[in-house]
Amino acid sequence: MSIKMIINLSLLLLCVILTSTEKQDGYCDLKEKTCDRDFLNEKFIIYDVNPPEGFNLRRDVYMRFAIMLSDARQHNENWKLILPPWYSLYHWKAKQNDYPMPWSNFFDVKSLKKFAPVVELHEVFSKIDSNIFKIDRLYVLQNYDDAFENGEFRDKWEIGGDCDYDGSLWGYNNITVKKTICVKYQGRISKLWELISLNPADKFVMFAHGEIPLHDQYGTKTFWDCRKSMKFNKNLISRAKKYIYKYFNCNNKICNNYVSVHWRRQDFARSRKKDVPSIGGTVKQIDNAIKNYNPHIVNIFIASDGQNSELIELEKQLSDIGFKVHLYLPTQLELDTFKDGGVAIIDQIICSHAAYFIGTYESTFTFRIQEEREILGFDSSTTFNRLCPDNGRCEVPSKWKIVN
Ligand SMILES: Nc1nc2c(ncn2[C@@H]2O[C@H](COP(=O)(O)OP(=O)(O)O)[C@@H](O)[C@H]2O)c(=O)[nH]1
Ligand SMILES: [Mg+2]
Repeated sequence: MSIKMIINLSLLLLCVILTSTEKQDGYCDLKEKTCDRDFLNEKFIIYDVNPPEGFNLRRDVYMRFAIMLSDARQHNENWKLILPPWYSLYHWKAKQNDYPMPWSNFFDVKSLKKFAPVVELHEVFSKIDSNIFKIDRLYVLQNYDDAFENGEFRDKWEIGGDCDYDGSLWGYNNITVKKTICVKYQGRISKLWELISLNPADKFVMFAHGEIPLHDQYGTKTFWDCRKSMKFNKNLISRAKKYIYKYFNCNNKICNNYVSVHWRRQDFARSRKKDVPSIGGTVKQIDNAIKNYNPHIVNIFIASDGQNSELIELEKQLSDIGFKVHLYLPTQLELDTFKDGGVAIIDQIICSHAAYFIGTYESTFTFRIQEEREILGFDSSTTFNRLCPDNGRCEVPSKWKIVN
């Protein structure tokens, strides 16, 4: 074999390797002819969520669509999920949040792509010829007035009726919708395929109120595989780890010297009084929990959306009985870099590594921490704990244990 042949062969091999990794990541460079052809054959789903919903319910809605699309890929379907940008969330107060943010700000998109065929919206923008992104059909999903017809909840959908799209198309004015259709819907998400199949020529299909369709199956291995793929953006992880190391001198997945609390306030403290405690009640419960779990622990990490005045009072009362209270307070530069969404994730990561966690009842922010702790391998007894109201019933939280 001549040297020239060897070089040619190696180049060919390199090309094959490069093309196959490119395919695996689902990433595609426009200039590549093969990828252009892929794009021509591909079809896309994008969804939006009820505007007032927060970040952590949206993460669960993502999982429903990601699992639906991952299942479809196994049947050789050519559908991809466009990741809807994070835009103008109700709980994000800082001005610097006012533009559509890609998922890569918060998640490791390469990891998401290993589980499901997903693309960022800006990747799609970069591939369409015109400046306008035209959605072929927007299905505005709506709940049925009566979910239990004749006392029975069953999967069903029905086109018709009046509706408005109440979202904002993520603030983009170069997105248009060719046709809007109102659909009453209830039940499993995979039934959306029945709707989609009514118009087989559609390339870009959108669903508004993506929170209405439910998981086909909750808590299965597939559910957890998807959940595990939702790794956070590396900069957020490294910031949280630096904090944990600095204040708790812990470098492990499972730290043994601090307790974490998700103290949800704001709308919860106002309108869910029967589920959440007062400041004094919170102090009493944390103290009791630590006495029962490990009386040697003095460090408490508090994640909260509470007001400064409430947090100062909580910190004071806990300090008075001998605890050391820690909060993650971002610098202005960190807030500008990570935004409200990133800061909340850093809070969640710090809570996830604590020896013992106490959450807020029915908060999806708490649920996502609990899932993270299941993935990290904590004993469930250190995870599924909640703050109770000062008086009255305190339902035991459900334990959603990991399936590997
Ligand atoms: N930084 C931070 N933000 C929080 C905390 N708790 C709630 N938030 C904010 O409030 C929002 C609450 O909405 P959501 O994620 O839907 O959780 P849920 O309403 O508790 O189920 C979060 O997304 C955050 O923006 C917290 O402990 N720390
Ligand atoms: Mg919420």
